[in-house]
Amino acid sequence: MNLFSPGILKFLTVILVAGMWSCNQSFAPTDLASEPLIPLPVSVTSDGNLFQLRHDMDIYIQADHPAVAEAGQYLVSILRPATGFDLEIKPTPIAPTKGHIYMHLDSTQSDLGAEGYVLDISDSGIELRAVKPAGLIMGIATLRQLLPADIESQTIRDIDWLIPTGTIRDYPEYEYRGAMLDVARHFFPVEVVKRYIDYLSMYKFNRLHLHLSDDQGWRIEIKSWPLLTEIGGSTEVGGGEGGFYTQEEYQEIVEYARLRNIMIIPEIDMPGHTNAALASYPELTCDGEAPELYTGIEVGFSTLCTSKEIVYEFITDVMGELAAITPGDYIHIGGDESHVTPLEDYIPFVERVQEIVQATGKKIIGWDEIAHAQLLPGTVVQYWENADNAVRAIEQGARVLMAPARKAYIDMQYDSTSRIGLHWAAYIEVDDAYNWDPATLENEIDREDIIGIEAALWSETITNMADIDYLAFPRLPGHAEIGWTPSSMRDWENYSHRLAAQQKRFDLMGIRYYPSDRVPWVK
Ligand code: TNX
Repeated sequence: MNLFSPGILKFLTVILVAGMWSCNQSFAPTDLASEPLIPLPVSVTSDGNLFQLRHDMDIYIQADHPAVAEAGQYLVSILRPATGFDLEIKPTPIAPTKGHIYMHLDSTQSDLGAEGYVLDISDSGIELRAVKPAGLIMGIATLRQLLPADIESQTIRDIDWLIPTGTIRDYPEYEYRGAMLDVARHFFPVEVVKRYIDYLSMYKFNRLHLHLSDDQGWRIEIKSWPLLTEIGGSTEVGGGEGGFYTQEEYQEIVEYARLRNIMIIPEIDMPGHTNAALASYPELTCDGEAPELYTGIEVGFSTLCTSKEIVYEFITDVMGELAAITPGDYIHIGGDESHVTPLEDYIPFVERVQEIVQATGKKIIGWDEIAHAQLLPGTVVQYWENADNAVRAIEQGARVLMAPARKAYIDMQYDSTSRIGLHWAAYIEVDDAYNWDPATLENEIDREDIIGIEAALWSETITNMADIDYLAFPRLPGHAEIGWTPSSMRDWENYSHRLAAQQKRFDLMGIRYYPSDRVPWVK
């Protein structure tokens, strides 16, 4: 018998590897199908072997495709800090021999859709393929979670980077899997937004809606109306110093998100929620008087003067500048809680704003109240509170973005003891946040009416990254799964264990999560 035959070698390797685990007192992940992935993939088959990522592997990518090359760089950047491996990217026109990672586009898999992917893991290599580059990015998110949690370390970990073998074939249930961050009530600097984007990218979200203006602050530089940020950006809830993004900083956020398959959707809220703009430019009010800057948290007291022509010139300038720095399809026009705008003024206002936005080449999203107006084709209505408004939208042929406050508002407290958060819609524990189905929540809103879901984080009570962590974690991954995994495959009991298994990743990433007693944490 040849001691060095491939079969014997493989056998010895398995014994050796198993032995090393027992020394490390960790368990052997040999079943791909029981890996605690979030969101749960559509299909996983295991074949019981192990793949080991080694320093001498290369990442082969399909040649001559810039977006595939970007995906390759993205993977390298995820793997480098904890492994210390300086993996080389090698463009290739043909499939490489085994023993490497290979990423490429595959048009024969068109049933996977724009974000689906196939991840084939064998003991000798990994092949990741997708119809579009976005699918490769989604596959990379899966690969990241299949690696030991140590992969989230920012310093080198000397462990074996083992992954169970098999095939994952996966694609999302909804095309819009979003999160919203309110940077108006409290301003958050670029670094905080990027870190939030990192969180979203781990769980396959693909939209970040930035609430860029409200009564308390205007947060995006508009070069033709400079006082918006100079005055309107100068404070925030509680009277802090506020802040704003220059257009260059905003574009930096957009690009950071794009590389992670996340589209930025900017919101300029109007005609209500506009006190910061009115304080900056009194000509936008009906009496021409500038109101004081506002640092409280009441809603519904401000309005642009809908009968003044200059208001539409203002909106045209703002939307023009915003559209020019926003590559995504959508601009969000707000439209919520305009309690001091009479409905007979509100309706023509929304209709005219839609025209203005459409002229920039973008589609419109608005909060559910905008469904009182006649909607342009392609407009998306964001259901947050009033199901009748969602029905009005559906009757006009619009699609609905599901962000029901009582389920999907992650600024709601977990329970009455939560140190921050509001509770006007509900207390939302981790299981309540997970246990709902967008397609059955409201009788009148059916699966085909729904474009997707959004988890909204309003910032009246949050001032820093630790606060964001506390409210977003551990609820955010659950919203990701609702958006990605078919509801027939979702189950709290099963999910709660996968969530608990994320704990080590949270710790290594420094995420200061709420340790809910509904989750069966390991330690
Ligand atoms: C309602 S949701 C609002 C926001 C608040 C939020 C707080 C919506 C369209 N309007 O202005 O920040 O509740 O939970």
